[in-house]
Amino acid sequence: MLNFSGLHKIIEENKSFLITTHVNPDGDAIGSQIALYKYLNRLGKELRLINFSETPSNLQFLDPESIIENYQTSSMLNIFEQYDVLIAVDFNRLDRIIDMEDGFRKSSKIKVCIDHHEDSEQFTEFMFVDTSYGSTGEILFDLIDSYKEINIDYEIALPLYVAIMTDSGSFKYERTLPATHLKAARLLGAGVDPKETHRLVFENVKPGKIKLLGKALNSLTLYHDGRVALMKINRADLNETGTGEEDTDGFVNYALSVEDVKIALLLYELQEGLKVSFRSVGDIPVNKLAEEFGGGGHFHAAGARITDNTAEAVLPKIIELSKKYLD
Ligand SMILES: [Mn+2]
Repeated sequence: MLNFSGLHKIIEENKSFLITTHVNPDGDAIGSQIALYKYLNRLGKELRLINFSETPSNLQFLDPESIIENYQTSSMLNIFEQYDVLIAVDFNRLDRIIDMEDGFRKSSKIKVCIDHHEDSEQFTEFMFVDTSYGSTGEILFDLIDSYKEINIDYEIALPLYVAIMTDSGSFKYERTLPATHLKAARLLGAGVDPKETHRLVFENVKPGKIKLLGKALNSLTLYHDGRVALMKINRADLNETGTGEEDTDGFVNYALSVEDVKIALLLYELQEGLKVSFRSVGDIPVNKLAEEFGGGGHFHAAGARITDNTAEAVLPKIIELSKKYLD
């Protein structure tokens, strides 16, 4: 387990905190951010939550009062100097906060990173990063649980449960450990309703997203004897369905669910450039494959943002390089 004494010390010695999470935030990102907010709020801290991306609609129930703000480049340039401590949750490379990177990086304030991804960028001496955890939510559970004055009650338990549930693939990914279930048990004990929470997160889908999924599924193409599966989403698909980048969350898993597939790819065109999601099974490190395109992530789940090239140019390269990782 991580040693949280340094983090407790920073929390005790400072008054104001700005908490942010990565672009295109998922359940672990928003759940962790809200749980940390509730915890620090209990401790009487002054808090501000600012993200580059909007909160996805299926996670807005975690933030009913809309405490999370969207970063405004023009009016928030100075924001990173206005709080004692800047906390990065669920990411460990500053390019994950896009337009906020520069201000965050240059800030003279204390910076803290709480995360579980591989390939950290050492942007502060206070890196609370442990890749053995399946979610940032589990790290925060341990942080809060190790501070005896605050109880994990329903208010804190709900966002933590969403964080853990989503990042563990509903308790099935490989870093789902006995400790994960023990934490989940504590959260249920605090009053979290597993069926209702799952419904709010996963069965609260906009029709456009289902239509977009249809387009993505239709694009499924197999390579290398059916061991690599690719799905594509182009800008026209997004426009026709009235969807955005955040609506593609989870799609790549359909490609991975195809029989014999070892590497699954989802390629989608952004307003600028494109993004590729990589998934794998067995001993194939897709984070290494993603790194070849300037990305990164976990052994079995990674991503890359490519701004200096087109899908037509990048795709053959990705398919070709995938072969190397299959063998
Ligand atoms: Mn996470």
